[in-house]
Amino acid sequence: MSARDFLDQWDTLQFRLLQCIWQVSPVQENLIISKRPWYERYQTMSYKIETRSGNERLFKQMVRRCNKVGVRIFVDVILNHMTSNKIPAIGTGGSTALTTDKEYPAVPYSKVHFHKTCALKDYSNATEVRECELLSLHDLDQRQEYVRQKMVNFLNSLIDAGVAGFRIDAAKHMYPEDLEIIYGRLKDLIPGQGFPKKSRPFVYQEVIDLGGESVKKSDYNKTATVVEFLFGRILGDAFRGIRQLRELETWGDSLWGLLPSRDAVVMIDNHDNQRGHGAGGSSILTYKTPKQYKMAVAFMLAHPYGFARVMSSFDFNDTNAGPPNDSQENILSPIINTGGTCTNGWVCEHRWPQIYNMVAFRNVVADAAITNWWTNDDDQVAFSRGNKGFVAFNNGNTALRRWLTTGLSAGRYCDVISGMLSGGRCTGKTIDVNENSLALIEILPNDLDGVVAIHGKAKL
Ligand code: AAO
Repeated sequence: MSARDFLDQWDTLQFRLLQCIWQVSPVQENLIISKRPWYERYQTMSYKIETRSGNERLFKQMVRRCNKVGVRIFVDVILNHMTSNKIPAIGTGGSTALTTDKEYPAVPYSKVHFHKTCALKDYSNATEVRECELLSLHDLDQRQEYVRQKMVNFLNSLIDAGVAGFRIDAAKHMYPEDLEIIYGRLKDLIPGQGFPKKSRPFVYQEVIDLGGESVKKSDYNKTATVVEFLFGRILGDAFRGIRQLRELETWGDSLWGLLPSRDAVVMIDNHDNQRGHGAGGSSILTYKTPKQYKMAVAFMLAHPYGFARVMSSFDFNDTNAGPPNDSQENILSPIINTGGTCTNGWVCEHRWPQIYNMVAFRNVVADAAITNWWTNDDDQVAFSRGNKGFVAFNNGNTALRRWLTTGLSAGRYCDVISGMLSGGRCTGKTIDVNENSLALIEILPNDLDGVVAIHGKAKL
């Protein structure tokens, strides 16, 4: 069975949990780079689980604790390459390497396990994309059985630890046939960690393809899902006002050049493009533009297209800076405020009520179709998810104040953006739905949030 078929065998509950992807930074031992930039995590020294985030014992403990409360862990894995040249090269787990000779004794890999050295310069040449060095990072040859098996062993050790799946870093730079062989050798997920028997790991591959690439996203979605980078770029433009929201009536699938929904992992921003790496450029919205960002994330979570991934960041000004750390270079943990948000150098977008309440919305509406699409033919839109939920956006300069069809049954609902249902009352706005399923929806241009959302589980 291919990795992408995993969904068909998950029961509804698991399916819903997977509607939101919680991914951890790479866990494999990485090269220590001075000043500890965030990107050192993408320079692999070995498959030993030991980084600044912790060692193997701590990682396993975290995964177990998360699985117990239904939070599934997906690991960002780097299979394409090891480090670039650096002398001396010392890893976070104490391993050393002779990088100029491509000798990584802690795996072990040596020169024969890599492609010949050449720099990737021309993205229009598919062979160069697959066989030359991305950013001077030594390029492993996954066609070799020895190399594949090292990777399979590493991934299977993570499955043994209880993870639910993987982000395949730089998948575009590896041949899909080789990846398929690797995925085919992965174990089933561990039933002892709460996964149904015979569950397959969920795999999503990083293939940047905004169009016009020699290596295409459609080369990869036969074997596993693919990160759809067009998604965040177009929604970024829409909520930045470069496009109009009314255009989103047909959002999803082929009309927009997007992958089929069930093949696509989607996000508004990721660890690369929130700081100008990767793809998307100035279109990408991040926590630094909070009002528009929350609207775009709410749209992603309210809309049925794709598997949504929510970003959670540390605060940065310097685009190279790593996470907040102390004078010994230990990463500082976030401190949780009384309201549930966080501080100590962390942003924790996933703890913003407007975002986590929309995750709940996504779970409540499940697979209900979009109905009652409405637009003022400009920058105000609204839609229902069957009779389960309703959401409205105002990204324009005029007030939205009108009766709209919600699809919901009559009653009083709590808006889950300005507040939520708590202790039998709404902590934010209330929205009354009448016998005809109509509600008076009001969003003013200078409101703190440009969105309201109600659903069946937030009814008084
Ligand atoms: C660091 C230094 C490098 C140094 C290297 C080795 O910055 O100067 O050479 O160390 O010493 C991360 C950082 C890198 C860092 C690396 C290793 O981002 O800065 O290098 O760790 O420490 C391509 C890949 C994609 C990759 C992306 C960054 O296809 O896989 O570049 N992302 C992943 C990770 C990322 C990580 C790595 C891979 C490496 O998410 O965090 O790097 O493990 C085009 C191509 C894309 C290409 C982009 C960027 O995109 O299509 O495939 O991504 O360019 O080069 C428009 C176009 C769009 C285009 C885009 C950007 O939007 O439409 O197609 O512009 O030009």
